[in-house]
Amino acid sequence: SFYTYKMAEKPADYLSTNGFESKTPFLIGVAGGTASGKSTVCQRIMEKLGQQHKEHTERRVVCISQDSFYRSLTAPERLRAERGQFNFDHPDAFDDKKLLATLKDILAGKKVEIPEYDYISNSISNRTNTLYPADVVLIEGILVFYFPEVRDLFHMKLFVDTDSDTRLARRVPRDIMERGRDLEQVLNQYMNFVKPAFEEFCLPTKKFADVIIPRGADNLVAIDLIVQHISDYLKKNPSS
Ligand code: UZR
Ligand code: MG
Repeated sequence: SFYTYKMAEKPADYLSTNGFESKTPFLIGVAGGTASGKSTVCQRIMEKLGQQHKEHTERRVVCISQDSFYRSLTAPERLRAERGQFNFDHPDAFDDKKLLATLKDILAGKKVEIPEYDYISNSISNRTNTLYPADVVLIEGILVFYFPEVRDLFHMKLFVDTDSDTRLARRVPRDIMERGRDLEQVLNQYMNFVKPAFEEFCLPTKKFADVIIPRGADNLVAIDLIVQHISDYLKKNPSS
């Protein structure tokens, strides 16, 4: 639970190097289908919470992506990925042990390194971003509620529920413009992997959500309610 993590060990090097006391962040999982608006919802939450704590520069809200926890592919898998024949929407595509270990470190108030993911090469790049302890940590991804041990770590679980046709209409231009694919490849991958895996692995995790956000990032009322709840929680549980 929240309090057991708060009691977790504080490494001496951490305390002496940056002078902050170890904090237990409020951990929020944000799941939903591809192109449902998960990142945008996180962005909105971050903006609204950031403003609230403007004076307290030490209070921060950060967001990471489950994409940083894709596992490295074997040589044959890499070849299949290049042809659009690897299933990146299947739970087996992720390194769930590493995801779990990183989230536990975050909850223990440790500084962690988050790998950067490259959608062009379909692999983790050798660059990482350092994530410093924060008050609120959001993690978004299609399958963040799939792995039971990971799911149990969240203080709040959000599911961004956007129509499949809306999601497809967003996914196609994003893959072509930002991820260097062509239309045929995008649609094949969508029909062969993305859509069936969404129905089999992602959609069933909606039942674990505390809050379901219809229409995604357009739903300003839902986002305001969520932000209000987080603010109340932070006020009741002040960090050092
Ligand atoms: P979001 N994905 C890629 O396209 N390439 C990769 O190398 C790794 C992941 C896609 C993945 C999934 N599927 O649908 C999507 N495919 O990223 C999840 N095909 O990202 O939640 O932003 O849509
Ligand atoms: Mg995304």
